[in-house]
Amino acid sequence: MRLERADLLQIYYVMRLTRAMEDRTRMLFLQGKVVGGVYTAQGHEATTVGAAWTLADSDFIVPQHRDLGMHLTRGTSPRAVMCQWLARGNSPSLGFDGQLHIGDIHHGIVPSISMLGESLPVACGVALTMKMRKHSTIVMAPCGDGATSTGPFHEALNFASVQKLPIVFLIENNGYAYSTPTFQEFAIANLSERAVAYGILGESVDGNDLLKVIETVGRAVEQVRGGKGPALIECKTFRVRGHSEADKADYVPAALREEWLVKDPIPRFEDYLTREHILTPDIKAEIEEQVKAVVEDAVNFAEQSPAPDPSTVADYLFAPDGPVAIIGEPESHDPRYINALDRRTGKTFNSVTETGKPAFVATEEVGRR
Ligand SMILES: Cc1ncc(C[n+]2csc(CCOP(=O)(O)OP(=O)(O)O)c2C)c(N)n1
Repeated sequence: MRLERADLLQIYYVMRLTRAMEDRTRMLFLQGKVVGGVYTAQGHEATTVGAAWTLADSDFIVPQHRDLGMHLTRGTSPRAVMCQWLARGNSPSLGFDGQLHIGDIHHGIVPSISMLGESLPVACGVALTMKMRKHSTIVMAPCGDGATSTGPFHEALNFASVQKLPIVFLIENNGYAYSTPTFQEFAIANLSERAVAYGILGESVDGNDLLKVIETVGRAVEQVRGGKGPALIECKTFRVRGHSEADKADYVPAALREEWLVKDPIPRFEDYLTREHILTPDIKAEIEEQVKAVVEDAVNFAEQSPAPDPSTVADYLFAPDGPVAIIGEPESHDPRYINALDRRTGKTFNSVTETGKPAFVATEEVGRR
């Protein structure tokens, strides 16, 4: 993947912005202003920003809980992110949720799911839809090392490989699944070795090396877009802070943390840019100023934004919040047969009429206003 000077500086800016947004949010958390937990990804920036950079605008991401760098790379506004974290009404989830479940469908990002591994079958669904519609769109499906020990991870890999789905599974291996170190999680050296069992491309890469991440993930993206089925890429990185801000992570040996701090992806990329005369002290100062201003603007915007109206608390509980809702269990094994409620008339009805023909196609009707 060809990277121009402007691309490299933009990538550096987004990495810095990602780190700064999280640092500022830790302060807001200590001030009791954040709704829910704060899950940072200090150390992941080369992986999240680099991997997202390789995608086209029309591609999808089905993220995990440490992917702020992906959101910012795709163009989710820092204001929207901050509103989400402070649960304000004009956040992507309208203030109904906090940091963990942010999604931004306008930028092709499906909301993340807390249950480890469960987002991967969802990613398969998105990819299958794209394939059936004959789009060249692909899906990036990140997960943590811990998530790779779940059933849905293996089910998703198997299904995707059999169906040749356009997915890049991206493992962000950060050394720990909460307090469990990787040597207690799995017995192989590289998680990408699991690709062999599914007959798909598998590669591991230094997840703290921005250029290597872009090269490796970019190659996988190209292959997947070419219709050769899914790929499994492992980015080896480290979770420098605790699982959340409520976790001191004193189970991590100090020497190990120190070792990874030296490999911090941001100064590492900065050194490269400086050596290549792309980043000068003036440009660096300019970027620092810009990052500071953008973060402060996002915080001010969020703090001035209203919380959601309490009277809407029961809205959006069910996805089909339209004129027709699916209710109860089907009384027939016919997959077209469902019980439904017409909200306009208050009447319940079956989706299959006496003639055996569908009264409506559920996926078309449900949710339509
Ligand atoms: C199925 C399931 N089991 C347990 C949890 C509780 N839990 C939340 S995050 C986490 C560790 C996640 O580790 P990993 O997948 O490596 O991601 P990381 O947080 O290290 O980025 C656990 C055990 C959960 N959310 N879902």
